[in-house]
Amino acid sequence: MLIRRRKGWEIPEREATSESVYLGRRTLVRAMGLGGIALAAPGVALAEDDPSASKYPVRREDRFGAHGAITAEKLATTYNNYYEFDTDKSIWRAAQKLPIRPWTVKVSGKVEKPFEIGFDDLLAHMPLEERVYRHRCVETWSMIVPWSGFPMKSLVELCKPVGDPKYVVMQTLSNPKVMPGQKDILYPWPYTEGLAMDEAMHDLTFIATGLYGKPIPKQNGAPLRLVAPWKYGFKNVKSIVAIEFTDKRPVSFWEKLQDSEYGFWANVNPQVPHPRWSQATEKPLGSDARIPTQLYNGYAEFVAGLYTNRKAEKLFM
Ligand SMILES: Nc1nc2c(c(=O)[nH]1)N[C@H]1C(S)=C(S)[C@@H](COP(=O)(O)O)O[C@H]1N2
Ligand SMILES: [Mo]
Repeated sequence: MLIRRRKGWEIPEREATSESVYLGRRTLVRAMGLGGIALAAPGVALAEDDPSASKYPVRREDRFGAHGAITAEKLATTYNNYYEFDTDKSIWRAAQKLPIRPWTVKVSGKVEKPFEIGFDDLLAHMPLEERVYRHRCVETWSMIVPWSGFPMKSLVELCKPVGDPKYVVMQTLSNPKVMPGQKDILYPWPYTEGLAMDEAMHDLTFIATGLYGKPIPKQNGAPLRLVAPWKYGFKNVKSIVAIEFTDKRPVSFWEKLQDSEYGFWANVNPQVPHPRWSQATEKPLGSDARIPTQLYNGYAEFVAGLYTNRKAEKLFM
């Protein structure tokens, strides 16, 4: 029997809302069944248990502009996309089971010497700062949040790439025991994303290790995740364990699932609709009104130059 299963990513946001209300209730019931551990997580993140907690808050860097009202912390940390846990938005409670220590990041490919580095060791080498960035999900919801972390460029320099690699590829942890979504073989796990090297070296490109002046919550991609704010949210791979430098352009998670809808470049453009819905407007989390979406999500003055010699590429989807 052939069952046509409708996947989460095939549901536009306006429809997904009712779906997530239903799924949210189901997830809650499941979490309650787990008893103590799941219910013991009272709030959003147990920041005081995190060995990096004393590093935050950090100095805010605001040269990339002001962006309007910051989204309520509660919303940004309880409405998430993290398909490794579930396809609905209510995974924050389930995500508390993700073990984030010890955490090792493996660096490979075109580098002086491949190596592994523990997360806290990495953090000690990086210049921490806070950046308030806009985030635009391809499903049309958006938010404005204060990330803490370091420029991607600092990480690339630590990795010492050699031979002029064209791309950097990043992958999320594989752990189907803790992340039940990874048991679904219809998805091309592990979640993989990549940037061209000049994108990775751009000032805006950030690795977030914190959020709202605290260590980043697990549901948002602890202990480290990518933030490239001029691109659709799915580029921002969470819980990174591997970084590879290569000349071969990676095929990212969503691109593998549906390359006609989710491309490699995925730059935000209100004039280029998704094949199944418009990208002209967005709905900020916590607001009922839609607002216009901006070219490169409002960062055109910083990043448009990256693409002047790439006009033949499908830059906006
Ligand atoms: N590993 C992994 N990374 C991921 C995702 C995911 O499902 N798995 N979802 C992406 C999508 S679609 C978005 S919009 C953002 C959401 O980040 P947030 O939950 O911190 O808001 O994470 C991105 N990174
Ligand atoms: Mo997204």
